[in-house]
Amino acid sequence: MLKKISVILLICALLAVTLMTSGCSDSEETAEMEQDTDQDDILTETAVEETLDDSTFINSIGMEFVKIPAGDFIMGSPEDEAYSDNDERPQHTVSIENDFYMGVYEVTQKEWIKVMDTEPFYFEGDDLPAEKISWNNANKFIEALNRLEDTDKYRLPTEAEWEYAARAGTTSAFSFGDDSAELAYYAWYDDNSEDKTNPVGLKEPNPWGLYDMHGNVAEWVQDEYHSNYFKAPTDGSEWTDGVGRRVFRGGSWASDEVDCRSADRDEIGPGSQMDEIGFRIVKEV
Ligand SMILES: [Ca+2]
Ligand SMILES: [Ca+2]
Repeated sequence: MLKKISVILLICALLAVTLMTSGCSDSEETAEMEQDTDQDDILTETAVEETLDDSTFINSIGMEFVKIPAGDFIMGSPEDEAYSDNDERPQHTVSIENDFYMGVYEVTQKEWIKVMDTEPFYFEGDDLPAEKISWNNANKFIEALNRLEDTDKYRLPTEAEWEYAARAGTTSAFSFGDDSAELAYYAWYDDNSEDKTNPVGLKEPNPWGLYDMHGNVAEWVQDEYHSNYFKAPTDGSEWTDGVGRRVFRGGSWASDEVDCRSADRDEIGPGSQMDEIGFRIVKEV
């Protein structure tokens, strides 16, 4: 019995020594791990800051927005831009005075249905852009979304804001340059759309992270149409007091490359519902 006890005691003592020595290396490892964890914390904090900063946000119905910085740009096209129209001139400097959030994508059918509970579309698919949306109805969507989020900050972009965001700092015919042979990487238009809209966000974005600014559906802006830019506002505000027809921008799945240019403008009555026209929205900061 005594022998057994002493054997057990001996084993215990050995175990204790083993534990103490391994404990030492454990604590070294622990120290290393703590250091790693500290580094991880720093990395995590950085990542969190990136996601918590205000350059992007997702609203209550899952729409993604990116912050467009205030700044100056030259609106319209020069005389020597191939196939440009006179309604894109005179070129003039516009100062966008406030940052604003712009929808990363065209408003989708899924988002439209969540807010309006109607399906006026010609094509069918959750991630397809909403189309056959009149200017009047786009504004009804915006009113309903503002009510839903108890805000008054959502609206259509002004024409100047739209072109500023579409150009994203560029002065070329397209946000990727002047060569329309590259348009297929950035846009759904009559050459590659197979005569229909396509899910938003599949093509390359522009330099500010906006998708489908060229093509897919053309997009309503706030302004009334004027046949040239003489007397156009230079502070990025909407231009009303025109002919009553509203401007839409960017070209569509049915457009040729000329109508997908950053400066191109089109216009139609605010009640028109076309399967080529949808919209994207902005939110004031
Ligand atoms: Ca578009
Ligand atoms: Ca035009």
